[in-house]
Amino acid sequence: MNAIIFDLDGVICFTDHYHFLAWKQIADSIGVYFDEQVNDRLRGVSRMDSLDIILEKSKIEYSLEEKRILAEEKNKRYVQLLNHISTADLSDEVKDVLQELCKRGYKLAIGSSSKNTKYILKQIGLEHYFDAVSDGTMIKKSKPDPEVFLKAAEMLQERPESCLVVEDALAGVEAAWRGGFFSAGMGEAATHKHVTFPIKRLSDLLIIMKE
Ligand code: B16
Ligand code: MG
Repeated sequence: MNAIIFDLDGVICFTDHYHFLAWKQIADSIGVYFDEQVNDRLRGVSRMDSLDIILEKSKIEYSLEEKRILAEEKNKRYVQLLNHISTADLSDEVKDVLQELCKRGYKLAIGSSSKNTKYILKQIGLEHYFDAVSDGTMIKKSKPDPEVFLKAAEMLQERPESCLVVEDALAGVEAAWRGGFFSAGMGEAATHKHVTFPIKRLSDLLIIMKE
């Protein structure tokens, strides 16, 4: 393997609680039930697809324009919360693993569904760290479609079979598998039937990826 493509939210940083808080405000404002369990289904899923999942519990049908306004409002609240994150939110484990893999000669990339990827990377001090950043602003189909990872591989000039995708979401492992990538899955993603390497923590990558 030549390269490693990291999912962002849930792997490199942990903004899922901010997604939860922002969606919760939207759901409350329209009287739709929303809890952590529903939030778990939104991992790796694009903003509009996330809204469709939340609205499964709504009695009212929303037009595309109404949905666009709700999604925009959610994003405004989410970005306000992102304003508070900083380099202090990058863990020592993540920093050390990235540095060691870079030292071992692997190309490193991001493959995230988030349209806020660049801003989050800037906030945590990784703006210029990766060889390629493929994100929600560049794709038409979100995970479980492999487009975001195929784009990352293309930017790295690598074939999928030479790349490992690191994910925390079932949709992400599914996308990696459909695209012909190897995958390492953490948390729920470790249980996917097509995950190549179920891992407990990010530093397990240092055991999988040779020196
Ligand atoms: P945004 P990832 C994903 O990031 C999140 O897991 C998911 O919960 C979110 O809906 C999606 O990004 C879109 O985010 O609203 O910022 O464009 O896990 O693919 O890094
Ligand atoms: Mg994720």
